[in-house]
Amino acid sequence: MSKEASRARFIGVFDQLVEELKEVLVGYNMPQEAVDWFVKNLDYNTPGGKLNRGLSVVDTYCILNKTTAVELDDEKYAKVALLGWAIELLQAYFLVADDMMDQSKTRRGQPCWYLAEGVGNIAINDSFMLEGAIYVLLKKHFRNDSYYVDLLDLFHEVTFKTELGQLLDLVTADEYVVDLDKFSLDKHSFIVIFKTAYYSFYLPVALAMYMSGINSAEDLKQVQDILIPLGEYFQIQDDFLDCFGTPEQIGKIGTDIKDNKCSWVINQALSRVNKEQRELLDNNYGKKDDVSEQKCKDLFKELGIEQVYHDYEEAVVAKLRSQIEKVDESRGLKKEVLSAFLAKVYKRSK
Ligand code: GPP
Ligand code: MG
Ligand code: MG
Ligand code: MG
Repeated sequence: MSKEASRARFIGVFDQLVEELKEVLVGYNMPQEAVDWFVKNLDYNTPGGKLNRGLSVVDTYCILNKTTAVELDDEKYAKVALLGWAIELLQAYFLVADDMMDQSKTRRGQPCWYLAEGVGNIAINDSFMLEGAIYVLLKKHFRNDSYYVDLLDLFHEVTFKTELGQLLDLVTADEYVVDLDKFSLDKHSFIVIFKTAYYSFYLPVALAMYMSGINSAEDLKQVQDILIPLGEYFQIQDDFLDCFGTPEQIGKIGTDIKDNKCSWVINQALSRVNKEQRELLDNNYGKKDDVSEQKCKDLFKELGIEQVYHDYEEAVVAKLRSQIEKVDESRGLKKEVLSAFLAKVYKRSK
């Protein structure tokens, strides 16, 4: 099946899920305008991205069960894909809220939801509802499965970890007081592992593993030990692209410099500056204007941060490849699950 066709099949399941969620509201006699609002919230915020996380659940499930998506009948496919959409809903929930916290302007090439016509602070409730939708769907489709509680636990634990990462991301980036001494690569590592790696990398694989019955503590730990560093690398790419990518490429306008974020880029710069350059950063990083932002970007270029990034990327990928080589496949886990993830991330530009 072509890439487009498998994406189309996956999106077909989303349309079905929207109908089911709509039925729940209709069942509560929810007035039509609110039903329409919820559907618009789901459509605007859930399917517009790369769908990497969601599709990975299906891919991982297929690899673990030595099958292909084409061979799964519609019912089985829809059940696996539902777990994929549950991650996409979780991601939608995070992004709607994150864009408000980061005061971002665009996402996936369109205005952030809170900036869309007539939305504003209703986006706060909308983000909660995107999360709530996950549990409505899990209950409907999985509550009679032996691993239902495991799924709930996993979603709750990963959500909480993501919120911890977001908390450190936010408190390290004071809106008004810029103190670059607060940053460090250790703090950065905690932030990105918690705010991104667990939900983006560990969660899709763990879900597919639970559904496949390959979920011993050893197996879960083995994938976690590779997927967490992989997720860290992914978020370092996100930090890099925030500064060095174009909005056309990444579908969003970078905000990390103006937001005073403890990003990988500023941490790398801080370890390479001389006295004057440090002063320039003290005076311009975290300022809300374009001129200050540009001064920081120019300095990052001068410091060769792009080359530092490319070197980092080659080193981390080599390390991950050798770690994947050592994976123990004796209990049904497959190296291919992990190398497929790495291939999706390596040298991405959006
Ligand atoms: C991405 O950080 C982190 C998240 C999307 C997690 C948000 C967590 C919440 C609990 C709301 P980012 O701000 O660098 O992402 P982007 O660059 O896409 O805005
Ligand atoms: Mg953020
Ligand atoms: Mg953000
Ligand atoms: Mg970012």
